[in-house]
Parts: sequence; structure tokens; C-alpha cells
Amino acid sequence: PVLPVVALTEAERTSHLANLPGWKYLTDGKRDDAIAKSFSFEDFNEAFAFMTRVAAHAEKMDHHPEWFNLYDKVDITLSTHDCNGISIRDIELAKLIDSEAARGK
Ligand code: HBI
Repeated sequence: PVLPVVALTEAERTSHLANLPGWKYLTDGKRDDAIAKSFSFEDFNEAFAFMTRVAAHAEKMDHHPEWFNLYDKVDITLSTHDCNGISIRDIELAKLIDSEAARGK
């Protein structure tokens, strides 16, 4: 593992999220805290191509999205089970996801 699997502090999380427009912090006290964002594309083919690009990043960093695809939309949730929260891995994967979504537009 290149990036540490430790939960960010609230201050760290807040400052990282300020640089990740559209990513929302989710917490319900039951499951892991998470960050989530919804993406939409021209059509299913563009959505799935985006997912394929994200999958390659996920494998490389051994950090994987929880996601839901319906036609041209992809909803993505990120969390780090190994620390029951949000780690720098979620932040770095979110940045990669945003850059891949920008390529797909
Ligand atoms: N992906 N999003 C996410 N969160 C994890 O904690 C995680 C993962 N992919 C692989 C992984 N952890 C491994 O370290 C093992 O827990 C299987």
C-alpha cells in the first residue's frame, strides 16, 4: 500500500473536500463514513468507458469504488473499510475519478 490506511481527522477531511467539488460527506453512524458523487454522461457507452478507466486506477491503487450505474449515470461512494472511515486513498481516488469524468465529457 502506497497511501496510508488511517482515517483523516475532521479538519483534514474538510480541507480535502473543499478541493473536490460535488463530493459530499456521508455519515449515518451505522456504516462507514463515506464520500459520494453522481456523474452523468452522454449515454451508456460513455458511462461504461468512464467506469473502465476508473477500474484501472482502482486496481493499481488497490482501492475500489462502490458504484451504481443506470444508463448514462454513475453514482460513486468511497470509503476505507480498513480504518472505518475516509483515508487519503479515498481523496486520491476521488481526484482520479474527477479527472476521468472530465475526459468523458
Ligand atoms: N477499497 N474502497 C476500498 N476500501 C478499502 O478499505 C479497500 C478497498 N480495496 C481493497 C482493500 N481495501 C484491501 O486492502 C483489503 O481490505 C481487501
